[in-house]
Amino acid sequence: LASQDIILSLLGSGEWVSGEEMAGRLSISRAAVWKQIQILRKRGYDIASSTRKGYRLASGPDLLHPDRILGCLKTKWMGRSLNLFDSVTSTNAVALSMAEESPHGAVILAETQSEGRGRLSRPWASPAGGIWMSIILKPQMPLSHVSRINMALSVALCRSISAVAGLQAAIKWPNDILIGERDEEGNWDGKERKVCGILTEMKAEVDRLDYVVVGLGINANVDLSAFPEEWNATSLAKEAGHPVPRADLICRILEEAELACEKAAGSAEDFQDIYQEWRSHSATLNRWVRISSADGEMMGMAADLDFDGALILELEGGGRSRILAGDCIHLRPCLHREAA
Ligand code: BT5
Repeated sequence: LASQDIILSLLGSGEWVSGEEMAGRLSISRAAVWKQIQILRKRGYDIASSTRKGYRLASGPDLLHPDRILGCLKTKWMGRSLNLFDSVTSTNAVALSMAEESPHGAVILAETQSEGRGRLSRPWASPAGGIWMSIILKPQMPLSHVSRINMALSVALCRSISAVAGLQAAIKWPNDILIGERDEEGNWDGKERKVCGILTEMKAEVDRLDYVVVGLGINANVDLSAFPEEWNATSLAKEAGHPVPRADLICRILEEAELACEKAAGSAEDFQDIYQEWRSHSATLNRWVRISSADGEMMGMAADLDFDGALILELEGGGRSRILAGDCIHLRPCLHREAA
């Protein structure tokens, strides 16, 4: 490791570190430490100095550092094992390969992914500035409850985006988080854009869940200029008007995810408030939609969302259909069901 990397890792927790301690760790003089600090300042790190206390990293070009995340993380088990990579193919692929020997709640993070993936092997663009994160979960729950995990993570994301970025997030069935505005009647205004996608993969026996890997892809501070317009994508930075602190957002997501996952692994009663919140954040409910699933294409009104995550579609030609998985397109113009 270069001296500057060692200094950054010593300062990573955000606490004061004396010049003497740094000089000792690096086996260089205190004057040489000062020189390295000057170089880091030129690279955009805001490092405070005090003759009595030493040095403290006030802010930096928003690079992720495990010490910085673990320093702010208030969880019992979520994210306590944290692996951060500069670049990987896909954090989900890495997480799946490490899942057997990893603890419940282990997290894989990467600054960039070369083969980020969405559902059905669709590509997921993962440039620098985003949050590309996979969580390994080994919950004690029947296989039939596994959709609760996606619902729990969606709620955790909405809560965290609102707390850290001050933005209203909506959930598009089944696995997208959008940023948008509600109109006077509380309906989403139809101009929402995708800021995050969730990819859940798992290993299970006939009736037993071995592990679940939940991949979260969040366009936090990414440059959107290379994204095709038809993706209808946005970033938190664009919506908020300023870059969001990624480490703070990651901590908040892991804290909210721990709470929500514990409820998901509990009784129906435990899960009730997560379900209600998931349903109330839905940008799909009461909208005209086109669904493509294994059963083909269907058009209709998204009439309800069930406790197990299923979408209840009132079909165009009459009748109802219950859909557990599929792709959903919100039809424009933004048509909502007439208020009953
Ligand atoms: C998803 O798939 O939305 C799930 C994405 C999950 C990504 C995370 S990142 C960490 C972990 N590691 C991985 O390799 N994956 C997970 P889906 O609903 O199939 O949406 C994919 C579609 O979204 C693509 O076909 C594009 O149209 C569009 N897309 C691709 N990259 C995007 C981005 N960064 N932001 C918004 N839309 C994107």
